[in-house]
Amino acid sequence: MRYNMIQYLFYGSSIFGIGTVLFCLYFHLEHMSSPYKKTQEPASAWSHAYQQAPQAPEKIRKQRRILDWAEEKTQIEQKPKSPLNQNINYSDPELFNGYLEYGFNVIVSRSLGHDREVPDTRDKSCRHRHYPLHLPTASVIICFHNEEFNALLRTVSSVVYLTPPYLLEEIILVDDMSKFDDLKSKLNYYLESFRDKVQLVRNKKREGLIRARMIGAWYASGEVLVFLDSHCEVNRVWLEPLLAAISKDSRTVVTPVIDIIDGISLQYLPSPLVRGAFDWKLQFKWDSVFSYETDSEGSPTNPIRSPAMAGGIFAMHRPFFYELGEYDKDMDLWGGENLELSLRIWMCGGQLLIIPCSRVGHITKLYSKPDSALSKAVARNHLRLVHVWLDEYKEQFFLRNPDLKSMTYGNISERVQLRKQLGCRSFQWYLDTIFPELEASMYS
Ligand SMILES: *[C@@H]1O[C@H](CO)[C@@H](O)[C@H](O)[C@H]1NC(C)=O
Ligand SMILES: *[C@@H]1O[C@H](CO)[C@@H](O)[C@H](O)[C@H]1NC(C)=O
Ligand SMILES: [Mn+2]
Repeated sequence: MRYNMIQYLFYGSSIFGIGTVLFCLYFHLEHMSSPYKKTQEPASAWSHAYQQAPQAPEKIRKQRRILDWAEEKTQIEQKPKSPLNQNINYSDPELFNGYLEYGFNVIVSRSLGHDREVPDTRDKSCRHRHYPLHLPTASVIICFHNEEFNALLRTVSSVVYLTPPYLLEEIILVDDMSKFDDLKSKLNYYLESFRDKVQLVRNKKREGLIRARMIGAWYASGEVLVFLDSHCEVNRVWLEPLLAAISKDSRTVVTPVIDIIDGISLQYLPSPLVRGAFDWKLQFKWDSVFSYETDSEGSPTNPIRSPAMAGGIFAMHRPFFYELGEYDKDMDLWGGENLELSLRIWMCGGQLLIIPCSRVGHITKLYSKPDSALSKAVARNHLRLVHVWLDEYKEQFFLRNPDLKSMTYGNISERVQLRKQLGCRSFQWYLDTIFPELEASMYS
């Protein structure tokens, strides 16, 4: 009787959990597509085609490698499709525990295994784009902490298979003190097959995502740093558009369009074109882009100016990353660093663009464990951002977070100094020029 009761409670709660999960997903999708204030983006000066320089022998060799690469890729594309539309047994405790542990459907993730083919979600006109042969090389940095094994391997293998080898300097995996057994020797074993491309760094203590990325960047030797979450799958020709934008202007920081990998079915779904934004509580959100309504020529593939980035996936010229002051190393775990970097990029002479021809899927996690250490870190990180970057507008933040006004946030003098050294503009300038909708929302 008692056992039945427990079982009943368990299944009851798991059904409640799944219900919550479905609700969150619905809310998320709704949020993604909700219309926001109409904005006019200035037409981008981005050229539609790239000029190719006359051929030098070195370039011919490079082309040869591209042909080899294209041949290999064709073989990958012919792989049979993975099972997806299997029925989900919502009363399976493994499913429920998987949600609690990883935030997504671990059963489907296991059945998908280490790699799969994902649909090409790019706009058709992207497929005919040509990019210069000479592009900067990239180091892809993937930090993880207790990630699901298959999701991590799909991230790595999609990068290896869908990136031309001559552009991929290396993949640097940073293990931020994961506890799960399968991320130890089993991971070493499975990474052996990528050993000429993948380097695994294991932190000796938990650093949090922010410092883990700084550690990964320290090992990198590519000209461009590409940061990826550990539960992504890149799409076709994902890297070239990003590198091309950076090679045109090294102070341009770029993100792909972040496609949705559904947390329940792990289906890869195209994301609408949106730009990154946030509110006065410093909550990140997606925001509609309307600039294309007036821009008739090649519109769906033009870069989108974005006030902010979600943070998980972006590419940046390595020297510019250091010139701009990496991250605030005294921020903990993760949270707020994406907005801090976004403000720093715009206010200190760079620009942040979303490149629609580049697409990377990201698993939309449906659950994360309540974590008081994380909540505290996010609050503290936000305070550091607010006190360094928001000028007189910090009052807007405190109006909405009165409890945080008295919380300590450590020593920010180095970051204040950095802002001075870089000669960064005021937050007022950012509001006027980059994100007027935020100022307009001040009294709402
Ligand atoms: C669903 O999972 C539960 C628990 O593992 C099991 O008892 C049940 O038979 C499964 N149902 C189906 C239709 O597979
Ligand atoms: C803050 O750090 C700077 C150097 O980074 C140091 O000079 C200063 O004394 C520190 N302030 C306090 C209050 O500890
Ligand atoms: Mn993520």
